[in-house]
Amino acid sequence: KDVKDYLHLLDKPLDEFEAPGARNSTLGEDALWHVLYSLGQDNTYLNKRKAYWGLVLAVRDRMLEKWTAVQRKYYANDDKRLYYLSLEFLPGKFLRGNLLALGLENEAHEFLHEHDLSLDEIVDEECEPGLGNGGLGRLASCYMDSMATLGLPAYGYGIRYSYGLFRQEIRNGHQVEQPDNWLHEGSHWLIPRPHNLFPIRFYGTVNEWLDDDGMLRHDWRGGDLVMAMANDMYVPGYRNGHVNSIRLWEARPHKEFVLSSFNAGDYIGSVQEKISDENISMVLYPSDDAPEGKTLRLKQQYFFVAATMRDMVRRFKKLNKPWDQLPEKNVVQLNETHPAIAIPELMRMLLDEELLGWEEAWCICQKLFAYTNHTILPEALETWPVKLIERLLPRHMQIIYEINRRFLEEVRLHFRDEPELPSRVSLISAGPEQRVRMSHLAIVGSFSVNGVSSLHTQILKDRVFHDFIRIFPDRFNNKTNGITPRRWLRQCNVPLSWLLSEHLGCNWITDLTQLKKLRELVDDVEFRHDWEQCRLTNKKRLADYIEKVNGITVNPHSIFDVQVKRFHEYKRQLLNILHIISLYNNIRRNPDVKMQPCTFIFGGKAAPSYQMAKDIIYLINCVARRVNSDPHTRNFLKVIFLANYNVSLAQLLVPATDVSEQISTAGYEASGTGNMKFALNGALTIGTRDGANIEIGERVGDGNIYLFGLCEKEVLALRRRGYDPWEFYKNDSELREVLDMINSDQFTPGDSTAFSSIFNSLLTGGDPFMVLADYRAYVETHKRISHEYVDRDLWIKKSIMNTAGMGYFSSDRAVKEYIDGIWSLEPDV
Ligand code: CBF
Repeated sequence: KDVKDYLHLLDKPLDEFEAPGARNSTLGEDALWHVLYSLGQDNTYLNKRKAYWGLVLAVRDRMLEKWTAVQRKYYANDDKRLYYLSLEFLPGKFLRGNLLALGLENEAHEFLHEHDLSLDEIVDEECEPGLGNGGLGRLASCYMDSMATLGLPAYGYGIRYSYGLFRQEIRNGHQVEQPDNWLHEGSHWLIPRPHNLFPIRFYGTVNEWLDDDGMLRHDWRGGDLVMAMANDMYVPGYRNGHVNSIRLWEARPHKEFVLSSFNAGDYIGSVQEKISDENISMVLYPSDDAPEGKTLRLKQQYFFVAATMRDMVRRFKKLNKPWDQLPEKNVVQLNETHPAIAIPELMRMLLDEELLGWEEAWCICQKLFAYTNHTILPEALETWPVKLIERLLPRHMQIIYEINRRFLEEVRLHFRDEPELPSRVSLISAGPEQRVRMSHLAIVGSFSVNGVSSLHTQILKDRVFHDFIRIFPDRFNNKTNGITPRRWLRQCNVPLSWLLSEHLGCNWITDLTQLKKLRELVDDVEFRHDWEQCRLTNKKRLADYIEKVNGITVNPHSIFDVQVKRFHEYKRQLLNILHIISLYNNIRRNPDVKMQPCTFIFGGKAAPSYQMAKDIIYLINCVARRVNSDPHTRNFLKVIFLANYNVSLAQLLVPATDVSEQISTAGYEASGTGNMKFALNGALTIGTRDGANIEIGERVGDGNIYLFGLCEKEVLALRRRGYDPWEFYKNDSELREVLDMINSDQFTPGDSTAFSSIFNSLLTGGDPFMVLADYRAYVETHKRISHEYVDRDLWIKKSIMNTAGMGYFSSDRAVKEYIDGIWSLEPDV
């Protein structure tokens, strides 16, 4: 069917939400106006580019009208505001989502139709902002969507990186990183605000002085100044007239040119300073779960946090309220420890600039900040060398010392019989190089600390932050992650959304728990048929993409088994490829085998400095080359690596997936959110009892998920007992064959050492992520899947039961839990 004919069936009717500022002109008229007057181009005929930019500007006008009205309302209602601080946001492409939220999709279709264009082709013009690495950044964007949809007075804050996460190319099987110059044409979704400009200081010295009451005061001076300039990105709520914004700071030089060297004829020298100042917001650090401890990274953190605190204080000052009301009118959520330097920064502002006393300032901070932890990987728990902070932010180091001194004094007082405790909880680690533990700073300076799934929060309490639980028993809580149903179902899966709205009405888009009503439809044969057709449509669309991009034909009736996520040993893409090799061996051994054809799809980036992850990508591509070209197996087995995995690619993959691979070593994946996207769209999960997989299992039902392998407690116990991967190698001949193949030139003819790093890590290296220990259970579970997939009735029922059980994982639910349990905010719609 033509899209235009059924869009009105999908969503809430428009007239319910039209906010002040509704206009008389149509979207198309405004787009044409912008082509001429904003882009300066002939609007008598349109091409894709002009249509895209014209539409962007026309949509933006509408968002700006609503946004200004909403800002006025915040002041008029004296609302408490949320500041969501995140070094990463991964919004994905904007146009389609913004049209959907504002109820303009139909108008856009009509306008484009008149010009012989379609929305599908013009969204290709859009460049996706890759301002994040993966889960954490995408979560921030899902939460921004829910905050706007719930009408919350909320602001996102981050950095406007000139270069986002690198673009991944695969050359000869290897990952090659290319710069992601997402702003090369500019982005009209971002509004630069050259007047929202704050100077940010680095280095310098601290002077002491006595105030009139004889109190010792501090003054941080000198050093280098960099300007932070605001750029706003708008986030419309779903059809509620509410628009929020994400303010992204861009580094600008403090001085245009160093005039003296300019006059002295040193032109390059005079722009040098400008260049290095701008570097701060130049590029996103490309490491997921393992930050690289470089000075520039700390500079980025302080840069965006200092500008944000200034902005918050600026707005607060307009209210003319006493300082103790700062936490009554504001709450700051720290997305990981990356923005934790905000705590000493606010202390500095209150002490040194506003001249408050320590107790008063500290009391304000402790009521204002809340911290979310997203990982327990030891290498990802940020620490910074004291010496570095002392040099870069000398006043902050003094403040951190003082926070620590007072905190440890309390600890000693209350835990007299535990002389070891203070050094364990100290904000500063001992050792040859003293380091500031940012998670300890965040815990001590916040009123709430939350994990992102039940298991993860339990691990934080039992292991990682165990000492702090006794010191602050009420501070820790869980907020299981969620995903926005707007992007991750309504937008990415139109066929299924249509089917859902037809049977359930369209309220599921803002109340995902409605999906549970699908359980009543599982026995309806016709409904099951339609469900399967929707899935097939999506699979065909993906197959077309694979054909176009990878040049490989895949069978849409084969099982689409997908593992897309960052490459990391703990996520165990290796386990997946080991199983594929064993499947390949079995088919070759039994050419007449009756098996359901399978297409294994991988996607994801490795941090450029993470060699093992890059080796795994290479292995997958080498196996793919061999398997896909083998005439004995290619009708049964295909292995596809999709380059440059990003939000847009996820939107294509998620609705087309039959089996979702969520196979991290139990205890390592804090939550996962990809797992939620797949299950919501009707994929069945093969997964370990890790992160949110456990909660997904509880909600979709045991029979509708394939959980396997060691649980977290068993992983710990096996490690304690002494794990020996050689035992598995010796006792499992199939596994041994696979590993020996990796350790030979089977996949890289003429080069038998290409994967020795992998082989060695799995055996002599002790297999830190217990791939071999879970191998057998994984292979057997796959056999079950392949068997059950053939029973189409059974499989489709399970698929429906997955979608039906996923209502809980809406980011609307998660954000409501943050509102009730942490932020104490009032929606303002
Ligand atoms: O909480 C969101 C996600 O964050 C991570 O991606 C992270 O960057 N620490 C975790 O690895 C995910 O498990 C988690 O879902």
